[in-house]
Amino acid sequence: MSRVSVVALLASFLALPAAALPVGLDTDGDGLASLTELQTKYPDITSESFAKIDTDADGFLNDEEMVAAVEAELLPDPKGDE
Ligand SMILES: [Ca+2]
Ligand SMILES: [Ca+2]
Repeated sequence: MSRVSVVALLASFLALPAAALPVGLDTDGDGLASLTELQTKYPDITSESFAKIDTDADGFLNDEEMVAAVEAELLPDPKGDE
């Protein structure tokens, strides 16, 4: 592997968000999870619990809010073993 391709590989790896939304959650691909999207994966989520997770109240969950919600145990860890 040439030096250039190693650098390119590293660059593409580092460009990935540190904490991405769980695979399959963001169905419209806008990088944010709406209540509807969240409910397709977690049917137990209500609009009240969504509002708690959506700390900036824009109606969508970004990566940061998802991570905080998992840490606060408002959401099950998507990477955790069932
Ligand atoms: Ca979305
Ligand atoms: Ca939000």
